[in-house]
Amino acid sequence: MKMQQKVIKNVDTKDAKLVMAHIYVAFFALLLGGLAGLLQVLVRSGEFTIPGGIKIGYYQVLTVHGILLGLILTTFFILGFQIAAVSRTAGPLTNLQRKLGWIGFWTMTIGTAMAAVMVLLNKATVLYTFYAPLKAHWIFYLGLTLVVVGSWLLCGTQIMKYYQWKKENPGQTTPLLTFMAFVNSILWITCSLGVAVEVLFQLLPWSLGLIARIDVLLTRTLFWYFGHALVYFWLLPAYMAWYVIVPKIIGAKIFSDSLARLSFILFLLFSFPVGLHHQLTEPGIDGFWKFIQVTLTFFVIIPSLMTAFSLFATFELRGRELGSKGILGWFKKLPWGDSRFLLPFIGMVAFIPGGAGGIVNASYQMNQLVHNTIWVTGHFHLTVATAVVLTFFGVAFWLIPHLTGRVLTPALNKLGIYVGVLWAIGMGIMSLSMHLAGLLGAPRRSDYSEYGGATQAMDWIPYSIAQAVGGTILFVAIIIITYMVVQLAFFAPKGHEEFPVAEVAPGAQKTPAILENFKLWGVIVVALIIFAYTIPIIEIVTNSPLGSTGFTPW
Ligand code: HAS
Repeated sequence: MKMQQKVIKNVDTKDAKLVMAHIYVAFFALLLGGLAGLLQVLVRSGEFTIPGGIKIGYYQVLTVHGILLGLILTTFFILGFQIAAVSRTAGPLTNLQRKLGWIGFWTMTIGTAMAAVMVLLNKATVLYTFYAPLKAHWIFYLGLTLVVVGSWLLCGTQIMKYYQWKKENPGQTTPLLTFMAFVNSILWITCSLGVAVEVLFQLLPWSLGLIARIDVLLTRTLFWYFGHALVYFWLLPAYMAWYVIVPKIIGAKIFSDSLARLSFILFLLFSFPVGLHHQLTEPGIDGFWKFIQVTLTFFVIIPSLMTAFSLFATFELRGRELGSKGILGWFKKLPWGDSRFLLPFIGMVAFIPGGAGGIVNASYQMNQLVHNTIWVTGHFHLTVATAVVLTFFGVAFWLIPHLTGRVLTPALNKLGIYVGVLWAIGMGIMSLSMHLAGLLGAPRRSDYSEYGGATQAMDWIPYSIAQAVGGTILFVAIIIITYMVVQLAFFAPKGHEEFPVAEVAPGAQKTPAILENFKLWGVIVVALIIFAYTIPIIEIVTNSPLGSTGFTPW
């Protein structure tokens, strides 16, 4: 007889503490990183200089901004959210799993502090991609290593829970959220191996003076093997919310459990063999392999198109259930006053131009036009800084009170709506002007400059001013959400806030077992990585000129 699947409604209280620890770090990073972002857009507009007494340069601020928001906010929020999702759907962590989780959390936090101190001391102004030959202090690289090691322990916790559940429920399909957290954990471990090799065998010994020169192209290639999968590590938790949580909030069912799992598997297969699309303009890599990886990039677009299809289907089915008519009648039936829904929805809408911009980037010829321009910055502010981050905010609105035993009051919900609207306006202005300035040739990652009065550079200035306006609006939204997080964590009325998890539509077909056959998927993942990277890496290593000594131009 099949064992009855236990229905668990809450995150275990001990697990809740572990999750909240991650949330505090994530939102602290948001506040500081957001402040750095504000300074940056103001300085870049040419209308503002950082007050003389404060000894902090543009690139140092940019490093703080990129690391805190791109690496720390995301990693801490994602791992916390996934632990909550696993605990809610597969049951409380065992003592061993929880202990591993805490060790992971503290390892990441200590690593973050080490890297942050070095950046603040101006010993690691290397931006969030820490490209060689810019050379940071070794403590910075060691700090980043600890962040990665800690994250592996937290992923290990989720992987252990997944297998424990499977063992206790033989023959049954795993809970969807647990499956998704498991896939994202595997994705993260597989991609971060690339950056681990880069740091441990190149950057760290080089900054310690153990090796004098470094192969710049090799480090960049290892970084981008990691870096593009990293963007899907950010995206998949947002997809977890879009597939499983948003339907429950709007009163719908999951459109298709199998389709959701298949899209996650496709991300697992195609996230890695595509990193060269970040290096299309770099010499030293054969055009043939760039072409292969560009082609594979077009495969990784498919699961996002599947997700879009599934979301439209969910919204339309729910709309029809509520009596909507016509092709777009469902639109009026959605719960616009619910911030838990509105923010992820704005994120979805932003992902349409964000994803389209990604397709432009990935198109070999068009990449020549936009690469290293501020267009790319516009692209990732729509994808990670809107689609992903707004979804995380929407999740935080119910997750934090769920974990702290409080409720999202109507007043706080209203503030949440303001955050969503301000974000949409601020990011709309900032990102659009970034895209437009990029098309006019404005470079990314550059301090304010009039480039000796060149007419082309004069054309960029109005867009930089617009970016400052958008960035200021975004900072106001960050202040409001910080206030909300403090309220939801410590002061909101006590009560029960639901952790929404939608059910699969009744009558849906059983999910095919092959979707959980990770031996098969593992073999395909490894084969694709070997195929896409072996020859390029051999060529880079054998054809490289003498490596570079380090530069610290700040
Ligand atoms: Fe990207 C650069 C290509 C997605 C992030 N990307 C970056 C960088 C970042 C980043 C951070 O090929 C800069 C890195 C650096 O510092 O140098 N990107 C792509 C492609 C996709 C893509 C093909 N990127 C993302 C996501 C990110 C992200 C996701 C973060 C989360 N990207 C590139 C390339 C570069 C690049 C090149 C290098 C550029 C260069 O030269 O340096 C695809 O995965 C996108 C597919 C997405 C879609 C959209 C599906 C839409 C959905 C929403 C449905 C909406 C609904 C609501 C239902 C096809 C799912 C409807 C309601 C209504 C009312 C309409």
